[in-house]
Amino acid sequence: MGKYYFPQNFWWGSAASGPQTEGRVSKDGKGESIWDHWYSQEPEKFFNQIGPEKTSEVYTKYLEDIQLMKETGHNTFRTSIQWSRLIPNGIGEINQQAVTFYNHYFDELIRNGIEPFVNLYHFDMPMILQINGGWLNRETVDAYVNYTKVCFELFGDRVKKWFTHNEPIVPVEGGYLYQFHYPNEVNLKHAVQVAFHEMLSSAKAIEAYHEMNLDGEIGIILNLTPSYPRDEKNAADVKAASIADAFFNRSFLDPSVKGCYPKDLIEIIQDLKLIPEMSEDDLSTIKNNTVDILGINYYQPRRIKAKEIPVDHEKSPMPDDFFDNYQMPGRKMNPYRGWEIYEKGIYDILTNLRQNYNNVRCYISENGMGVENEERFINEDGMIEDDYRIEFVKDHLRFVHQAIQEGSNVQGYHMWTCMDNWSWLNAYKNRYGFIAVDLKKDAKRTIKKSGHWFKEMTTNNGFAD
Ligand code: BGP
Repeated sequence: MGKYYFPQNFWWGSAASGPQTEGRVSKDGKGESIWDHWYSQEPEKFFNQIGPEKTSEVYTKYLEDIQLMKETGHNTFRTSIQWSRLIPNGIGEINQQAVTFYNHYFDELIRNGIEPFVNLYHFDMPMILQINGGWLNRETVDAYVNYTKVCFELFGDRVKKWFTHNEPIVPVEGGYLYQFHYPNEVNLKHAVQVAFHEMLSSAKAIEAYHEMNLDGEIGIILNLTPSYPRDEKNAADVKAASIADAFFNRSFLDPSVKGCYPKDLIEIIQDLKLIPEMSEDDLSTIKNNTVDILGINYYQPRRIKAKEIPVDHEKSPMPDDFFDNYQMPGRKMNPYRGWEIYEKGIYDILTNLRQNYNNVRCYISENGMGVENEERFINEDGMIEDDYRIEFVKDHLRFVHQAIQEGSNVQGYHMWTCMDNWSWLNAYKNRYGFIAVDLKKDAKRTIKKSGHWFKEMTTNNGFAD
């Protein structure tokens, strides 16, 4: 029998984001984000043509939702402020209705013993800034830093855990390489510039926060996808995996935690003649403003083999010119999302951070399993019996526990997500929540079996089996 109990004051909870949960009501003063805009232009791109205007209606239902968080054993919860809600034009006037909403939301969480963790950017560029280039434009960095200062001033007396970005590599991949975010380009030069500006904006927001002496912590949330070579004894596979790791993990992990970019990545970008534009002191800003804490989102590993057919980088270079993805025979899959489930990956990430990143203070900020058509599992009491989700969490927690035994500095575990929410182009296809949301019945909430299990598990601060 195994026993998996966690350190005192471990953070148990879940994560969500503003754009995926809040929804819009008429005259709420919110400006358009790139998602509102994209949906208005090309609704057919979104699963079942469901757009971001309704989502799970947290804007009006947050009081009820916070009670459900309590019932599902949360002591912490992450969401994000929507930049386009707080400052509808990206810069300038503040929307007072947004201030009221976020004040009430955060106060109510605190009153109920749930510490709010607040992220400042979750893929949701205000459209008005995107028109002028979004993260491609240096001025967006200044606008963002100004927005973050407004947030710190308004909410920093109560919010003590801040995050500058969620998964900053994803807008790079989605918007500028693989076409699943607006503006839907394929352009590595732009991708590199966007990544650099996001990173710089993070360092500058950290600098601004520390200057304000608000007695809290600030960090970044990264989706770390460990890169495993097909064959560890094959040097070409190992090299290819290491390049994928440089592009997709170390591109943000190293500057965020160590304050500098990895050498191998710089060399590749230099060879491709794609070094981004920067000002003289940008690199020292990044060097001097590393994170207090790191959030780790973990869903799947990346399996890599050496490139089978060499490509000519001169034409239209892509990260994938340097490696091929590899489908490991016998891998365990989540067929709905098409992602491999590899629980040990979470341990490998934590071990890597312990050994190579000075054991940075961290927590698991997202982990989860999106499943389609969960109504199949509704029992006679109207509850979804999602035993697979319970198994998924336990299987990952065993490895988190092992990492802690070996000295990892991991402080908590957040599930993606609290209640079913809107997942970008996938809209409501795959459901991730501890709590079901019935879109046909006015977004009615019902706790799933996993939510009840989570309450019991977090009350015991772990589990035995
Ligand atoms: C993460 C994002 C979330 C969330 C989650 C699930 O990458 O931070 O916003 O969406 O993945 O993924 P998806 O919604 O693509 O199924």
